[in-house]
Formats: sequence, C-alpha cells, structure tokens
Amino acid sequence: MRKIGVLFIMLLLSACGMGGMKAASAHSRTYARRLLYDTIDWLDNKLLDLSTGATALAWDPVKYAKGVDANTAPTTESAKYLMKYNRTSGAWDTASERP
Ligand SMILES: [Ca+2]
Repeated sequence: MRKIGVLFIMLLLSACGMGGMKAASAHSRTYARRLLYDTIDWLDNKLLDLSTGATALAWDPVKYAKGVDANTAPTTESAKYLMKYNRTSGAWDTASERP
C-alpha cells in the first residue's frame, strides 16, 4: 500500500507537463521537500527514521555533499534542498534533518 503512495508522490512531483515540480517548488517549497525527503526515507529501508541524508550521501557523494555547514564547500545544492539547515547561519539541523 505504501508503494502506491510513493508512486503517487513521484508522479505528482514529476508532473513537468503541467509545471508540477516547478510549481511545487515555487508555491510550496517546504511541502515538496518534505514529500521528497519522506519518499526517499521510506524507499531506503521501509521505515520513516530520518535516514534520507545518510542514504543520499552514501548513494552519490558528489551530488549530495555536506560541508561543516550549508554555506561551506563541499556542500551541494542537492544536499541543501534535501536536508534541513538554518537559513541565516547555514548550520545543519542536527536534531532533525527533515526539511
Ligand atoms: Ca528510512
């Protein structure tokens, strides 16, 4: 049943023909990021246990790289999109990386 939910979310976010991803980012950036985060979290190990960051860093360390904070190299835009950080200081949220 949850696989159907994951499929629905991926279809929703990839509905480029109707501006789906662009519209989701523009009008509800946090909601779109959480949907993506939770989807990856579920697909990773069938648990919602905040494992998305570790999975992304291990899966593609070039695309998902984290510096000491979000504003320091080698942090990538993909990591910043997926993982929560303080918009002012750039500090990663260590209590919960879920955006
Ligand atoms: Ca997980």
